[in-house]
Amino acid sequence: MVETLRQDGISGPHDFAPAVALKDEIRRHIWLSMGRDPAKPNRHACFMGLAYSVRDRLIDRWIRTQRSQYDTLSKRVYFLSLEFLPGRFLMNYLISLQMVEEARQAVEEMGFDLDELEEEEWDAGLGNGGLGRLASCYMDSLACLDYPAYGYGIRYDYGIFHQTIENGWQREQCDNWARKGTPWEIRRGEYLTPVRFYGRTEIYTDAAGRECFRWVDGEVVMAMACDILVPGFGDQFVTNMRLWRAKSSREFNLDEFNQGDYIGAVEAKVQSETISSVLYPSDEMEQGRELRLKQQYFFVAATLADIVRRYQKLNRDFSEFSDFVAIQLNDTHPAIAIPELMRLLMDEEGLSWKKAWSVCEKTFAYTNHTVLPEALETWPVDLLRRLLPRHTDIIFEINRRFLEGLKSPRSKDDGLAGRVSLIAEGVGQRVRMAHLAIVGSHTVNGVAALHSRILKKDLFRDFNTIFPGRLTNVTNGITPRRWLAQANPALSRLINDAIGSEWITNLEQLRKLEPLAEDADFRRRWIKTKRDNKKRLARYILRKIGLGVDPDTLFSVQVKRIHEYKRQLLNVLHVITLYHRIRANPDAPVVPRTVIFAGKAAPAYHQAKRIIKLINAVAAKTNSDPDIQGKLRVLFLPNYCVSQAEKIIPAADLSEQISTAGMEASGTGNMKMSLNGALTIGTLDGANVEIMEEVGKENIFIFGLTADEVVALRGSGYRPRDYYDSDAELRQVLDSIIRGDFSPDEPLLFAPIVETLLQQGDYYMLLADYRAYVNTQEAVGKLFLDRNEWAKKSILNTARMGKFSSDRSVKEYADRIWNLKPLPEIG
Ligand code: B1H
Ligand code: IMP
Repeated sequence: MVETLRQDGISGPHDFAPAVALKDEIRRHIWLSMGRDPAKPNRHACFMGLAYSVRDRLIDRWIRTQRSQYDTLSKRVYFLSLEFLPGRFLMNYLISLQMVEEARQAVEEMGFDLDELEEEEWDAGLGNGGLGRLASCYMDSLACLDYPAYGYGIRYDYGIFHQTIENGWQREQCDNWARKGTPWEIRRGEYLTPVRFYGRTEIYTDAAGRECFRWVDGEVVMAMACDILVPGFGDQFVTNMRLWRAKSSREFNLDEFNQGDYIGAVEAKVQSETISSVLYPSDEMEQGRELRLKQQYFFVAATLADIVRRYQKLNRDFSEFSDFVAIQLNDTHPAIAIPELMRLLMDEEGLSWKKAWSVCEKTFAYTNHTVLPEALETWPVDLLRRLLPRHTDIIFEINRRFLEGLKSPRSKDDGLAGRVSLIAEGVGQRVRMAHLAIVGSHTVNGVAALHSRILKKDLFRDFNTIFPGRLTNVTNGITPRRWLAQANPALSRLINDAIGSEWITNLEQLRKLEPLAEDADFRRRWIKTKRDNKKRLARYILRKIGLGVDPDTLFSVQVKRIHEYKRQLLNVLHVITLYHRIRANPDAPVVPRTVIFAGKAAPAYHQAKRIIKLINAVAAKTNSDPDIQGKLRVLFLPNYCVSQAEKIIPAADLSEQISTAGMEASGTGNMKMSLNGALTIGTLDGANVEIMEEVGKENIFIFGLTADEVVALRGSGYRPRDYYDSDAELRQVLDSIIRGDFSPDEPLLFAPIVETLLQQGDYYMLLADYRAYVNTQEAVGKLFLDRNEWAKKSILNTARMGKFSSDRSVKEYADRIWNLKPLPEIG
């Protein structure tokens, strides 16, 4: 099979090069793949024709990568994530294949503009935010670094909802992202894996007279593989992201159809296919729904079956499993993989508990992404037992042995077992998925230095004692391919002219920009590039929401999920402060600002949705006030997504990273903006701490309580009222909201927001940080007036972002956690 592939002449990428012009290939695909008249294609047809032509090149490389993985018997890493957020593919692929200009010219000859064709593509939004985008950045780096890796997830029919703003409120619309068909996925309709739910555990005696367990009855859903290709940069390496779709098993079970209840059978078929229909849109909030647990098990079971199948091709004993397989759990969402692997090894492969457990412990590693209590998954034992009876037994047995191992005559800590147990006792028992993941993994990591310290000291303190060395840190990173080369072509060109293009695969190279911060001519070009990006964003804003903004104002940007701990509200309090200052003193000089917000709120997160409404209300009032004209503009861009981020981030002057210290595990938007030359105003939270270490204290605006101070203040009795009483300007801001200044038709509309601050204890400590924030914003304004000083710091920010390449993160995982080596070059 492999030999025929090698002989039949489809092996080299050069086969596509210039013999057949790209334009003719595109025409051919319009004609033969799409069944349209190539003589007069519309924009979508041209996009699809180009997409298929690109895909041809990737498939060729991909098959050769797969071959080389099988040929070299290499260890592989499997990255399991319920979310991936790749965004659009076209430009990313063109850049990887280094054929942007060729494509631009080909479509131009057909009468189209490549940048417009790009807009034809819907984002693949199969994730909520940072966690999903991180998974996609890691896939990109894994491919660029030639690691043998697979991403595994769910191929949702509906990705993260499409957000519109109506009368200032968020409305959700379903995101049927692939309804026109997506050229990028390869459906493997012939390749189906059965996944069981419900049923019961049966005990039986095997031929050797041993007592064994097996899982029987219940219902079976089929998992169909859909592959999406992930190319490295400028070489032959292409890896795979395998996403599962649910397909009814009933189609394959004609009996049920033949028993007479045709409609009932079809209904049941549709029902079982809902498993992969929709992404849960609540970022860092418990959903606790049966369907969510089904999604988790569905994709985990199909994935592990695939991994085991592939391992079996090696003809090796299962005791060597972890020499060839590393499995990374992206948060606890796929943690049910641990009891599933136990079940496969014991019930299907006949390993003893001890042997199976030893394999598990050497195979799994778990990344924690949050310390927010409401985001820590627990599942009711009752639900789990009904859906996954055998796994529930296994989890209880893991727990029994784990707790048993803790008992020592010297231990005086009576509370320990209760604190670390996998089972939380309460009104009903619940399984703590984080504890399961920690106990079943050899390594657990946080995603920024501060976050990992908090895990060790606080959230997982007991585990850090029980398993010394198991907890570690791998600071997040972002891919420079998408977040600089692709999103910011103008800046990339400027950088390439100055220091060459090696930074694309070695971001530390950006250090060579440092001396240029002192070069007046370079600064001029740097400033012009930023201004051009701001003009581009201004056009986009005008098109999207009909608001004109001035590219010479300071663009302050806060784009991320709307969450109370991220404190968009603190930003709003500052905006209102500016508004009051301008109104009180219309002739005083100000630094004109454009304050940009974007982000989605979980549909059931009412407080977050009210904050969106408040932003829009404040925007409406300021933007229509003649006294404010030219001094302050506020806006909320609807439907934040990867492709929108690519437009906003290159245009940011100021990056707002103002979460309550200790609450943002890492943040990655902070890295993206700094890489694109924005200065940061932020708290000492998440990766901001390390960004400060890299760029230098003098090139970042840090304010507010530290994580330790937050804990101390909470412990000693935080009283937000005191800040209200003692700060007249803050009082004026809150009073104006309570009075209904921004909601004259409904004065009490925003009262619940102020109530959380003044009556409900201000959990996220906005009032404690308000004064420091406002004063630091003043310093920001002052610096912005000195364009040269600002530009110097902007250049130094970009120059010093090398650490935050996801290439660095992925290398750390490979070296320190997966014990994984890159594949040799593909011939
Ligand atoms: C992050 C999540 C998350 N942390 C539950 N946790 C979800 C939790 O659908 N769910 O149930 C979805 C997402 N997301 C983010 O991960 C952190 O808040 C960021 O600080 C971090 O940068 C990012 C990547 O590590
Ligand atoms: P998988 O790794 O089994 O999912 O297969 C992915 C692709 O790798 C297949 O579509 C084949 O092209 C290729 N492949 C699968 N098994 C082998 C093998 O044993 N040798 C070489 N290539 C293989």
